[in-house]
Amino acid sequence: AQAAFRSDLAPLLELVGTGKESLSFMKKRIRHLAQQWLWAARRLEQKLKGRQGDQKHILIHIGFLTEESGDVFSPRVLKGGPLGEMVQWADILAALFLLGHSLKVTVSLKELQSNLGVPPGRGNCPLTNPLPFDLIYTDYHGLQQMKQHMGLSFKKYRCRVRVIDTFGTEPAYNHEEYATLRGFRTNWGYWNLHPSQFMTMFPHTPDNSFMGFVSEELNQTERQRIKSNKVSSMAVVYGKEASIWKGKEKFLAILNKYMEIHGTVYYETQRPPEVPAFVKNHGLLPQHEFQQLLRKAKLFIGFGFPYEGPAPLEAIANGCVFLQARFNPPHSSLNHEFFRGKPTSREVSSQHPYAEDFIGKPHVWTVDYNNSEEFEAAIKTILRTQVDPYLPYEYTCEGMLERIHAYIQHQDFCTTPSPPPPAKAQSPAMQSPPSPLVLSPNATHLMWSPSARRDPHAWPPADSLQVWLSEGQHACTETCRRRGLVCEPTFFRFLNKKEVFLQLSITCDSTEYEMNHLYPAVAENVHECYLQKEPLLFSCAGHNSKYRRLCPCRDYREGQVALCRDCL
Ligand code: U2F
Repeated sequence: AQAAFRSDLAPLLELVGTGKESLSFMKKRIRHLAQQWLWAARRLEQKLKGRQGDQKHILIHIGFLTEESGDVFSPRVLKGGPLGEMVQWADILAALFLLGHSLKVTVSLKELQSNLGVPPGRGNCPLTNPLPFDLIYTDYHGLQQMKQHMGLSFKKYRCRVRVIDTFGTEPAYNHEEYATLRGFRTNWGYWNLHPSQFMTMFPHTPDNSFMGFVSEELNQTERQRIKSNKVSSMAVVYGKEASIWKGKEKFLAILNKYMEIHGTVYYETQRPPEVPAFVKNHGLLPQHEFQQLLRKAKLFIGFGFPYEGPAPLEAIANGCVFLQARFNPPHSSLNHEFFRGKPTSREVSSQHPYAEDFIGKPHVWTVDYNNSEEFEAAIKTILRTQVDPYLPYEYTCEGMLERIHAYIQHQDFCTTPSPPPPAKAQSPAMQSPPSPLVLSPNATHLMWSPSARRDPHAWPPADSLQVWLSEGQHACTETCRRRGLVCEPTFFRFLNKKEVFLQLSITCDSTEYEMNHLYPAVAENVHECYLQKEPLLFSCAGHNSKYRRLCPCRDYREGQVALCRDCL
């Protein structure tokens, strides 16, 4: 059946269970944003002009909320614990439901088993009936539970799984054999999934799909009202837990010279000792009251933790300037406890790299906090700057609906698009088809030839491909970014070919197929060329000064980096 947009979110609230603080938080959020979601759904419906696609049967299993995985988050909802994950799951539920799919939501192992069709009391056996879901959205905890209870069926059906993974999983950490061999350690296991099956909170690495969440949107009247009600001397400190205030006396003292400081730090009976007396602490607020506070404030200031949460986007959307610390050297799984064991070597250059790179000034100021003068100067300048509320399209309801719709209709990890590249060089008798790539007019990169046949089923459409050669110190992510493009891992298969080196006038004394997440690449000084033997290892992330990498880049829609211009 065709998926039909829904026009009421009340039935979704029925699908989400009760009895946990985390579930109440999510339902409150869905209720509060309902009108905004419905308008957005209507706009997308008009835009798609009936091209809605099929209705899918979807299981949503929120693993981290199950008792079996410890459910450490629910008891902390009202105590300043992380809420970002619940914000995102609430939004995923709303989006999938509005897009017209048929949903089942589970937050316990028992419900998971009964929905999968695992007979009660049975051990780790294959399912007796075919899996009744086209898609399963879960997280790392849920993945583990499914593996434990589906027996061999897990292997068969894992291509239908989508893993909500806040910080992302890079291909080198996902591939079991390679990760083990090369020491890419993780606490989360090696799943050999297609890297795009992992879905992140921010567009960290294009190797994963960007899922995101939404923030409140303002209409023209609200924007006007906010602008006139702003208290230009009011600052709100980012962080619900007292520990983030520890050792920040110096900054707070400087800030206190210019602004009235507010906080939303959880406390039981008394002011937490970390929060100085001159700070007006509201205690942890319900989400919509927190938004109201942001509407009045001029500045939202981060002290380094939590990393990459939703709150800075909400602050910017409500007309605040976000001031945050630059991390030099950047934090990563190699040098920081918080990221240790996470399946990524991404270098986090500030508390919120998305805000830094995708939004920037005048909304976002990223400064060196070790330099008090720079810090103080930033505050003074911010006090003089006027900013408008700003929300990137990809974090609006319409943007999120559009993106998820595109993923559901186009991403298919169960059928392979084309046969993998031959592991050995082709015999001369086998004639390979002409390359669809041609050298650009200024001879800097390769592009899709206008005369090449366009495969109507390929997604993203291959004619948005441009092949660029990286510098040794740059990953493909960076190489594409510098050209105003984004790395597109699905295109690696078009450039993992000997002739592509030739077309770029690269001399290859030898060409080998090997397993390495940096390949295809060339070691220029020794004229050695390398092709990728394992398609699962195609990776936008990663660099090594020894190699210049072949990078597949594509264009993207303004404010919607996940989708190319012709991707809808
Ligand atoms: C991030 O976790 P957090 O959940 O701590 O991220 P935040 O950006 O602080 O905020 C999450 C939500 O909390 C709300 C606010 C945000 O949507 O509207 N809130 C509130 O309801 N009441 C208040 O008084 C203050 C804020 C990240 F999301 C996680 O994935 C990470 O695990 C964590 C650690 O890096 O950081």
